[in-house]
Formats: sequence, C-alpha cells, structure tokens
Amino acid sequence: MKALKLTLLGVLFSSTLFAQSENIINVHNRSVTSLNGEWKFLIDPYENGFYNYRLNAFDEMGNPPRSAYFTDSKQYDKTELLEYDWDTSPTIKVPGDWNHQDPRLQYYEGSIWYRKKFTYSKTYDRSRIFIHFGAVNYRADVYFNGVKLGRHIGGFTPFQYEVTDLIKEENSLVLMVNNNRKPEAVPTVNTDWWNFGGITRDVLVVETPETFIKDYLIQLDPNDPNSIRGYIQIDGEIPSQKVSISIPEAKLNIDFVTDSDGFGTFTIPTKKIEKWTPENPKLYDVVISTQQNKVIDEIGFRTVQTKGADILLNGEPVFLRGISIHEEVPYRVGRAASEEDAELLLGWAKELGCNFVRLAHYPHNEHMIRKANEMGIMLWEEVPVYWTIHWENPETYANAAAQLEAMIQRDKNSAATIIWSLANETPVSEPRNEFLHKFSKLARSLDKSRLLSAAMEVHTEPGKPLEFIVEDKLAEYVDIVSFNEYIGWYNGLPDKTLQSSWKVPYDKPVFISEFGAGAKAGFHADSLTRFSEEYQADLYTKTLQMVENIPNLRGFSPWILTDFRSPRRQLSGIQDGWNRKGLIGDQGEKKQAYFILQEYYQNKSKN
Ligand code: GCB
Repeated sequence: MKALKLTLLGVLFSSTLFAQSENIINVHNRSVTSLNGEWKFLIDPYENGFYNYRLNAFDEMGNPPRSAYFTDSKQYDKTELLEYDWDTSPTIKVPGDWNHQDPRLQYYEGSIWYRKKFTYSKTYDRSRIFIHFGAVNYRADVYFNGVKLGRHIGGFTPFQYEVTDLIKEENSLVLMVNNNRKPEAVPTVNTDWWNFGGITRDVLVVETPETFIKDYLIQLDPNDPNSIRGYIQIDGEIPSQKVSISIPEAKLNIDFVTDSDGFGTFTIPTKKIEKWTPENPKLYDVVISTQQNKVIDEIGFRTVQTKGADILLNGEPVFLRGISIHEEVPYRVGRAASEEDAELLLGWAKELGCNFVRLAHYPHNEHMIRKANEMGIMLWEEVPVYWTIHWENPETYANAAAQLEAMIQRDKNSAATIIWSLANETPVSEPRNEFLHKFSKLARSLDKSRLLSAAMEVHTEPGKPLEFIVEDKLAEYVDIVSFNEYIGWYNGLPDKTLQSSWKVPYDKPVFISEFGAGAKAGFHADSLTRFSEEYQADLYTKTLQMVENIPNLRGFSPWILTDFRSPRRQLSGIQDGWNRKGLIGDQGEKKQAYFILQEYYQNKSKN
C-alpha cells in the first residue's frame, strides 16, 4: 500500500525559497476562494521584468530592485523612473490561454507576466493557506507579496505553494509564464496542437486547518472487490490522530489512527456496494474526518482488469465505444477550462453513444474528470510523451515522470479513469523502448489498479502492402495494445480499408486509439474530394466495416470529437489553422460522419 503514497518528483523543478507543496487531493471541495477573473498582464519577450541588462536574474538578488515586475511597485512620486505600471496595464481572463484574448498574441511564444491583487482574511488564526494552480502552460515563476514561491514546469498538471506565513490582508500574486517550446521538454517542439500559453486552469486560495487531510486513496481493492481499501495522509503538527471514513448511504464506517508520519491504511469489508458502470454511474458521498478537518468526496467503486483479449469492468467484458477529445471547446476559440465546457464536450460524446473518451494528449482539467464520473464515461488519461521527445535525456525523463505522477496523484480516486496512457506515436528505437519500459514500471508502482496503454503505430512489410501489423516492444509493457491508423487519409483512399488484413500477435485487448479524416463542416462534394463531409463519412463507413477484421478488437476512439487549433494546418479556406478531423466543426456543426458513428454505437450498445 505504501507504494501508492506518491513522492513528488516535481520538487526537482522548483527553485528558491519555498518548495512546492505536495498537492492537496480533491481541492475543489475544500474551503476555497477563486482567483479566477480579470488579471493584469504585461507582454515581456525579453524578460525585462526578470533580468537586469547584464542578464542577472532579479529574483536571485538579495534585494531585488523595484524594476523587477514581481515587486509590484508603484511610482512613489513623479520623479521615480519606473518603466511599468501594473495598475494601468491591460487585463486578461484567467483561466484562459492568452493566444485568443489579444490579437497581438495569437502566435506569441514567450513570456507574459500576470498579476492579481486580492484581499484575504483567514477564517481561523491558525489556518493554513495554499495557492493552487490547475495548470499553467508551460513554465511558471510564481511570486507572492514580492517573495518567490518557486518555478513549476509542465503545462497540464496542478501545483501549489503554501503561503501561510506570507498572506496578509492585501496581497499581490505575480507570475511570469513562459510557453517557449524546447526540444528537451515534454511535449517537445513538434506537436499537432496549438501551444496555448498562460494560466489555462483555475487558480484557488485553499484554506485548511493547521493539521489537515492532505491526500487519500479510497478505491475498491482490485484483488478483492468485496473490500474498499486505501490510505490517508495527514499533514500538520499532530500527524498521529484518529481518522474516520464513512459512506453513510452504504452504512459503512471505519476509524483508525494515523502513524507519526500522518499516514494510515485501511480496509473496509463491503459486499453490498453498488458498482459504478457507464449505465449506472453510481457515486457515493464519502466523508473523511479528523477532529479538525472534514472532507467530502463523491467516489465510485468498480474494478477493471483484462483477461486474455477482454477488458473486464466489474468482471464483465466491455467494448469501449470511444471518441478522442482535445481540451478545446467550439464556439469560442481556446482551451476548455470550466465545468460547463466539460459538460458540453462530454454531453456530445454521450449523445454520440460513447461509453469511453480518450483525453488526448495530456492530462485534462479536473472538471472533465469529475463530469465523466457523474455522466458515466470511462476515461483514458494521457501524458504528453508525444512523437520525438528526447529519450536519452534524464531531465526529459524526470519531467515526464513528474507529469505522470501528478496526473495519477490527482485522479487516483476517479472510477471513470480506467487507463493511463504512457505515450503517443513514438518512433521505435532502443532508447525509446528503455525509456517507456522504465516509465511503465513507474506507472505500475504508482497505481496497480488501472490498465496501462500507449498509442502505437502500424507498419507493413515489403511485398505485403495491405497486411497491417502492430508489433512493438512497448506492447509487452502495457495491458491494452492500442494503435493509431490513418488508412484512407494519410495512407491511400478509403477503399483501401476494405482491402486490408491485420496482424496483432498479442493475447491482449486491442484498441484503435485514432482513425479519421479531415472535413470542413458544410463543404459538400463527392466522396473522393478531400475535406468534404462526404469523404470523411465514407472513410468512417468503410473503417467501421474494416474493424471487424482486427483480431481481439475491444474498442476505438476515432480522431476526434471537435475540430481543434493547430498551426500545422495551413490550407487556406479549409483549414485556416484548424485540424478539421472533428466530427463536430468549430461552430458546433455536426458533420455527416458524426451520425454514421452514432448509428454504429447505438447498434453496438444493443449487443
Ligand atoms: C496523429 C496524432 C494526432 C494528430 C493526428 C492528425 O496520429 O496522434 O495528434 O492530430 O494524427 O490529425 O494527423
């Protein structure tokens, strides 16, 4: 059980005074004050607010000058030369990417400063205060009341700092956010999505008692579905104390005492718990309490495993009727961030007949996970180990590992989450195999109760252009053999799908993590005309026939629910900076292929 207690590789990336705190689980259900809304911003391509003209970092100087933007200084009288003024600077919405909020920033990659002033008074004198960021893309230097809290790297995972000793009535929170792409980063320089910069997810002030429930795991025991098991981690001056966990609706309750590290494990025997399924996404209120602190969560209970080629949910074989989703939302351009965005995207998936969604290609915001649990949608969650990251660079590995840990740490109580995906379309080589082997072992050490997968590729052998093979060392490390294929789009025309034969030589469930074709909503032509709705529809019709020939196939998640922004896609009048493989256009228009897949899934769900 202790293996499930997560260490924080993220500290590798924090610098200076205040170390990044380990994340608080279920942060939205704590006592929180949102800092979402209008923030001031300054565009700073030369990082003028960070360095002096000799390129010395201000935050490494004992007494940073007032010209450092994070000092949040105001001209003290008309004689002072100060070349910024937060109060007269423009505002930007948080959460939100900067690219589509100011025409100067659409293609901007570099640094932007953010400032939020807020007043705060603690509920109790001895309360502890944390500042929590859902995600900031990609690097964030964070300052609070002029003091550097730290630096966080990684654009899609939460982080937080404790500010108990720094908080006052009037506060200034300043960030320098940088989204420059770097070859050694995760993701690397080359992707097929927009590099949306900024504070893209919720910012919260979290108030807790002095000793509080920081983390917990409460799940069905994968080896014994008649027990709920897990751990509790308490943080504060009195680590060893009595904890109660109760699930009132199921009349379950347990009390135990944590050890001197604030850690304690438990097992609750249960025979009668109603299982979480997509058809009946039962969530129970779970109350975790200590003398000082009470946290309520909504948790579903289910098991997931594989047996030969089957995926078993609560012991029953299940077929994954999926769709892939990027964290973007039609109607307005940009990152999805709110509960309403999650409802819209997952609502469309549900209407399509899905019981499963692939959250590509990075961890999505927590609202998506919560909604999927409520709506009964199983999830594939993924880290941005995408294409050609630097397999031999230890820093790259540590970075990917920190993102994997943060994702698992945040969502380990999510019944909907059944798959952790390690990578997408990575080119086979010895160093890549080693990296991903080690990565798979890390994932298993953090969570033994979910399945591992990764989106692999297909190949053919000389002389057999129509026999598609999925054979990859990586398939041995994962539970589900998944692959992306674009027969009929990047590889021939849709008819080719019907001529294909398949070889996937594993006694494991097989899953198509992507197939698809581009179509501009409202563009109609014959089915051989690229980017017409008819072409995309024909590709779907034929692929849905082809899948019958793929051995051990247990589901798929076509590419993709909605059109999404990508600077790789420059065909004027058609793409205009959008990847058009959505079944739904950027204004919410359902394309013909949407209805083809919907009909297929409706029939499939009857079997
Ligand atoms: C892929 C990638 C995905 C791309 C997609 C495409 O294989 O995994 O990120 O967006 O193809 O549209 O080409």
